[in-house]
Amino acid sequence: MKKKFLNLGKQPITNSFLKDIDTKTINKEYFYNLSVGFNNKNYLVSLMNHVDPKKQFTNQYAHRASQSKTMRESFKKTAKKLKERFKPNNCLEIGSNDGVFIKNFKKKQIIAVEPCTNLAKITQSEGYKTYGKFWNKKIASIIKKKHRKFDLIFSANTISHIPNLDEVFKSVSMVLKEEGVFVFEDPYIGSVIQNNSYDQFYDEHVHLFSLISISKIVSKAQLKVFDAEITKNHGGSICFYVCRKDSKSIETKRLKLLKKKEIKQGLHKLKTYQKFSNRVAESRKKLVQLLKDLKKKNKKIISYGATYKSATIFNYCNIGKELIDYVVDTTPNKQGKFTPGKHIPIISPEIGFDSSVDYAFLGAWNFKREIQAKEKNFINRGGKFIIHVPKVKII
Ligand code: DWN
Repeated sequence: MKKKFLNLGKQPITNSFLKDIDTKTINKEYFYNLSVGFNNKNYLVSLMNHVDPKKQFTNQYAHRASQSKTMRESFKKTAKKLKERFKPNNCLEIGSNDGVFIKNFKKKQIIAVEPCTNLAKITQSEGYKTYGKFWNKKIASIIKKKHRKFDLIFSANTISHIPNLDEVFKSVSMVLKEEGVFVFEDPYIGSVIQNNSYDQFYDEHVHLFSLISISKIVSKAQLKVFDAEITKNHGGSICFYVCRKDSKSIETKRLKLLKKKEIKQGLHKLKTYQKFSNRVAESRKKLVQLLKDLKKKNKKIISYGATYKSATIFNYCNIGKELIDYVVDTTPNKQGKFTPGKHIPIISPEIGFDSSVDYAFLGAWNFKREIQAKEKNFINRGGKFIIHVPKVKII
């Protein structure tokens, strides 16, 4: 049974960056109630109600995974590691975004599935076979007929976005070779609890995984997790290594240790999530108070990174233009638009990150190091960043 433990209120679709904010556009904006629950049977944390994926993963999808140096380097490293460890002849990527991972493979060696057709077109135009489809049994069956089965299936920041996990894993099973490996990485619920990063909950993050939850869920598709590791990506992610139940792969030591750690952290208990929910409410109070105090002192505050995560923060905390003047972001197709729900203007850092800025809230806190290194001038002239994880503070 799924029990609700967190209510983040009325929220927009995080990918719906508005082109203008006239009354007609605002009246048409779609909102839903974002609340999160814990299933005490399979330990899965997921949204109580999910949004229709067709509303989310459109041909106007904004996020480009290649925008940050950190992620370009991370995917390059991952591709190298997987090639060395599993020596795959052929690979499939589920959710290839702008090709940040597949670009590390030869065109003949990898194919991809990506439902946002504007993104699929990018990799298609570069010569990578990309199906502009949602991952499900239908596309798995088409791919199986055309390309047979795969040594390596990879997916990053995608599986947690798909409501029907049973179908996800059954579809993977259809195209995975007998000794093939399915490697997937998504934000880690253990890190969310530890860092109080409640902004990892938004419409696209339908589930946040733990090892104990995924071990149970993949089992229904006759698969098993044989290895798992916690990575630094996106403020704390978990990478699962999955194979067929009857595969020769054996459980690694670090997998066993991680299972123990999760039990110690209480990821199998509703109480852990209820306590987290209290800390989230505290965090909201502190953040709003801090921004209001700075505003009273006539300080100019902007937000750095028009992240999907920050849509959760701004809408949950009711933070709008009265506190944040604008948001800066390097992504060209976010610039000139307005943030979902609170309608804060988004502009390029070249224009907006000038000497008039006193404080920058780190909407992209997961790239804190990259941004601090890039923005030395801002720091040297006394500019300060504000962060909300693990605690609200000025850094
Ligand atoms: O899973 C998802 C993750 C991986 O990406 C999604 N469903 C959608 C998206 O979520 P997000 O927007 O929270 O992701 P990021 O990667 O934290 O977004 C960072 C944003 O900040 C990008 O729009 C690029 C921008 N940025 C910037 O303007 N200057 C980033 C860096 C590092 C910079 O220096």
